[in-house]
Amino acid sequence: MSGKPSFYITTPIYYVNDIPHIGHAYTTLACDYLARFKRLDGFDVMFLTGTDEHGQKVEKSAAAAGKTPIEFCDQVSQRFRELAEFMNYSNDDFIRTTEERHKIACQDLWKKLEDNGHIYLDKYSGWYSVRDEAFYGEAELIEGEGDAKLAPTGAPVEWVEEESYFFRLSAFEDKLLEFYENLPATVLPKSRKNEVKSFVEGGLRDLSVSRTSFKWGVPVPGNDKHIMYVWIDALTNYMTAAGYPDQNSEKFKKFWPADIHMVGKDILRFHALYWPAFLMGAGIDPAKRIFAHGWWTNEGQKISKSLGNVIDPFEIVEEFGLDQVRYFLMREVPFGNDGDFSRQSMINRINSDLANDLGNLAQRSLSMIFKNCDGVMPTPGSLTDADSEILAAVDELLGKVREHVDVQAISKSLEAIWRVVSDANGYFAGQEPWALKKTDPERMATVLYVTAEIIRQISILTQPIMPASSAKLLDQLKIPDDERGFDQLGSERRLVSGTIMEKPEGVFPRYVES
Ligand code: ME8
Repeated sequence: MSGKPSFYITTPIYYVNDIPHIGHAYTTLACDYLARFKRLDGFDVMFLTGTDEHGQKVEKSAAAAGKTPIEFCDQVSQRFRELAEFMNYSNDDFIRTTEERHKIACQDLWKKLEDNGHIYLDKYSGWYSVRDEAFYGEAELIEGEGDAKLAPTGAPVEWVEEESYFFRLSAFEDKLLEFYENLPATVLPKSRKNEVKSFVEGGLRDLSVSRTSFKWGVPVPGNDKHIMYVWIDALTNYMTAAGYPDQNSEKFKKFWPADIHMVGKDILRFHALYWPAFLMGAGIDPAKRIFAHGWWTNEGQKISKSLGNVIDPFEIVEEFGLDQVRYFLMREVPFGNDGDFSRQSMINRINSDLANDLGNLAQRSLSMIFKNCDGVMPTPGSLTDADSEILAAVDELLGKVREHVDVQAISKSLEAIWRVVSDANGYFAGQEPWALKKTDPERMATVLYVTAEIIRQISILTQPIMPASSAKLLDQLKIPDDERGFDQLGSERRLVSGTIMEKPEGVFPRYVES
């Protein structure tokens, strides 16, 4: 293993009762952005995604589809793998909770909790929602139509009475509150941290962690009448992939505790409360940060199968282009907030930020170099204040972008890059290199060189969000593959004058409604 610092980031593992939609694509995309950024910034990265295949909900969906649970899981899990490839995600592993390595990890964690006295056998009676795979207290329920009781999420609940193992969650109140306070930014955004904190302060009840009424899951060691509660099973995936239960393996020592568990706000409680408590109970360090992002709606409406407005990532990418969709999803909404998907805002972003701002700047400057500088990268003359100013702005950019990325302010990191793109457009327009062609060709060469250098650095910085398009720009600039890391940013490196150029092709077409 290298001596580089490590960075381990995870997505939720997605339920296989549903086919992938824009929400799933969004979470994994955010992780892909952060993972690619960290790799380019010199980290040894592990980026994990996968599928959550056990539990009553999946068992029921399989039966409804007329398949055995494993046939059903194989089929849907494959769709999530295809999505990962299609979206150009750079995940290093794809975990399925039906794998043997995972069963071993779950049973080991269970034994540790039991040995440490945190698990006991009792009887559970209360409300359970299969759709949420969650237990609810009477006071949390809301009324549905015809007096039906519903979970606070609107999901149906059923009364359950059965023998069950319990996890002593109530014993972890103080430890959890300490965990939120002692480490800075364990839970982000801050409003989410306050949400979990007040939930814990309201008092915790022990958690039922096994079920006897279905079979599709990991058996409790020593009592296989019981199947582990699907959330213990699911959360453990993050450690399985890091090599657990072998805590002495290089991999585990390097990557655990994880740096970020990225989740949607719907599953914050499981990640910021149950998971750290399980780990503390087993004597293992919890992840350093849990980030809960917001929720997407479609043209102002909640996305749901019954409303028939589910956005299929495969379809929108076919229509708008992959890097365009990647850019839009990460740029449009401040990361952490809820966001609305609208065709018009997608088209606006594509045409203004990509086609006009970045695309035109690159295409105009590179074609001028090709046509007017004998097809080679020109040698700059002495620099004016305007040249030095715009170069300084791009030279300083990594520091600013990194600050945003360190707190997962993804859209702000892109905004910072595009501010320089916009300043560079102002610079280019102000210098009028097309007019200098006749009056002062040497000065024209300098302006074109400076603009191309800005494009070099911007394209290095946009690789995490638009890997394929950035690569095209870097190819046009003849930047070798091993000179595309963030160590190539700043004033120490510059474009090599005299490099033979080819006729550039536009990278960001305008979207025209047909
Ligand atoms: O909860 N907007 O899986 P899941 C934004 N298996 N994000 C959305 C979204 C939307 N409209 N809809 C879904 C599970 N998501 C468990 C997780 S982890 C150990 C187990 C994203 O298939 C968001 O990340 O229901 C959310 O948290 C996740 O999909 C839920 O996926």
